[in-house]
Amino acid sequence: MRRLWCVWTLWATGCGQALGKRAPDDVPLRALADKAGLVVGAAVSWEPLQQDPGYAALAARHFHVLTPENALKWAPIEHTEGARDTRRIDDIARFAARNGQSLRGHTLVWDLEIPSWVDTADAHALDAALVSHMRATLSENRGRVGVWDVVNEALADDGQRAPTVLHNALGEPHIAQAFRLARAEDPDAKLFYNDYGVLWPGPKADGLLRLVDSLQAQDVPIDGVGLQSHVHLVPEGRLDHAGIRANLKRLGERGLELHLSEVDVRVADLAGGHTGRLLAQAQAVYGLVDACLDEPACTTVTFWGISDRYSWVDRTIGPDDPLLWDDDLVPKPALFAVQDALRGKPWRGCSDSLLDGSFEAGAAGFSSTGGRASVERGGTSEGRHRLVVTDRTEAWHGPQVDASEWLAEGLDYRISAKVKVPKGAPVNATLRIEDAAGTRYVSVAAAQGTGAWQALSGVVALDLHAPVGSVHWYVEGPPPGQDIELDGVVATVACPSG
Ligand code: 9MR
Repeated sequence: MRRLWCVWTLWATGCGQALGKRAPDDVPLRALADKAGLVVGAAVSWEPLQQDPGYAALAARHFHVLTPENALKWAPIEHTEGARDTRRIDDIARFAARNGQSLRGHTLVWDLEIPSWVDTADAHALDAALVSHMRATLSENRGRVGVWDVVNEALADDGQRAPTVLHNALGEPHIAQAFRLARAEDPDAKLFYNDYGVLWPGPKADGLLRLVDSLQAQDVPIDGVGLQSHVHLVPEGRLDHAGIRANLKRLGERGLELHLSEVDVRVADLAGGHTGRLLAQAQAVYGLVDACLDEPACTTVTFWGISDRYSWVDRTIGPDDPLLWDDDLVPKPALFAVQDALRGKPWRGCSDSLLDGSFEAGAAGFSSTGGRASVERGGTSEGRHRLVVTDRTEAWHGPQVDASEWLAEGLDYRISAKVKVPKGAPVNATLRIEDAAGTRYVSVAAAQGTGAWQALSGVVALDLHAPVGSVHWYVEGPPPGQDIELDGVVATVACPSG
């Protein structure tokens, strides 16, 4: 547990003598975003805002804009016909005002959260009820909602109009009508269409473009598009960052403002260790924020929640950790990735070592696959100590370290070391993987001994299969009886340019 904590918090506090230490970093995200020219937001829920001071403090401190996660939806507001319950949204609006924040209004026209008293089979009654709900909601929130998701999730995965209750009853024109009504009721608010599965290229993103083109051709007042950005990093899954950037660009060329409006990254079923999964999440989040920063039309990144403790994913799909702060409100690597992106810096995962391979503080988890491993003073490649493996009786005997915790599917890793073996001896760095696909050996690097300290570095793209039993990095190769000396082991995520 201690080791896990160490790796988890390594980027926040520094951990171990030789690891890249960083001062605790509690700068509000919105202060960093101000400098970067970006707006940062989060979806908030009424209950934890009332009951969890730690959560409320994060919401108040870090974000420019709050999206009421549910408090502006039709059913929660008008559970009973005509009896509008605005207590929750009013509380959230007061909270935002106290903290100098605005609200992102979510959402006016959506197939889910239609109150049960609305007769959806009667098109006339449905239309009248929807218009009346929109008018009331827009008027109640005029001046405190800066942006409205006027229409939410009207497209199917194939890019055609989804056969929703609203579409079936009210037909194609109801989308344009909703935007016109919203403009008339609140001329100052920006009006957005919001959907999921449209961030990366594909039939649904193409359908979104067609929808936008058609609305613009009819002079419908649409100011922007919310790309929800609920990301699910499954095995084999890597975000298509180039595709995302191209997609943002072509939407931006329509003169639309773009928001990444509901960012979260599910990692629970990614094969690998917990720290590795959080690294994959952090890299994905970095890529999303960076893509938005690089696209002039993309102005806002909103996370769909703050703490893993309250994510909709746990409630709806299953246990996961999709957000920037963990269940205990402790910052996660994904938060530091956002900070790095906002600062215009490379993501720290590409440079901060995931292990302490300096041997200055002892073996730090290193052992050997056979023979005898000991930390010895002097004769080093760097620093004062090195690891030496003696009494080897097999060519595969050598120093090893357990990498199971920080390796995950979907990431590339750079593992570098200094080794010293007799001149001419083969020397290899290898990963031994025991997972659902069996026991496998993956070469990281191979060299011929020079008799002096030499680099043994390589990049591996991992192909793990859950459940993962164990993964070890080890050095092997010289004939039995020859010693292997090891120093300066560094493991980072390998980034494309690095
Ligand atoms: O996070 C929201 C969850 O608490 C609600 O039960 C659910 C139904 O109202 O909606 C969730 O938020 C969704 C958002 O409104 C639209 N895009 C997808 C979000 C996650 O499902």
